[in-house]
Amino acid sequence: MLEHKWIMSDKPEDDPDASVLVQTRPKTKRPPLYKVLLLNDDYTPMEFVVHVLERFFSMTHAQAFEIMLTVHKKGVAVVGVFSHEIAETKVGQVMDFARRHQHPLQCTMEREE
Ligand code: TYC
Repeated sequence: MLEHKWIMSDKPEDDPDASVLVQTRPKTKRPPLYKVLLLNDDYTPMEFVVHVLERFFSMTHAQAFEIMLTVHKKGVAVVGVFSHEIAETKVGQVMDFARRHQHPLQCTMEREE
């Protein structure tokens, strides 16, 4: 989509009708994306984390196991990238599910650069 901007000089000697239509670069800002991060801890069972990744992030068992091991070894991993609203929902679902099962699993979101 093209954006038009009317530029009108405010010098008093200028004819107010002599305004010029200038075409500027289209500035259509895409909404930011958010990384959902899963954090390691010493207590949440590995199988529970694998289940969370299958259930809320639609991963296969093999994918889920691999990401769980990455978090276990490195401390954190990105488990998905979403719009703000979807990322918030995923974080809420994981935190709620972990709390209901009395596991200290932590999930957060971070705006992508
Ligand atoms: N470190 C946990 C354990 O040894 C497993 C684990 C993996 C916990 C990933 C959280 O996000 C996590 N039982």
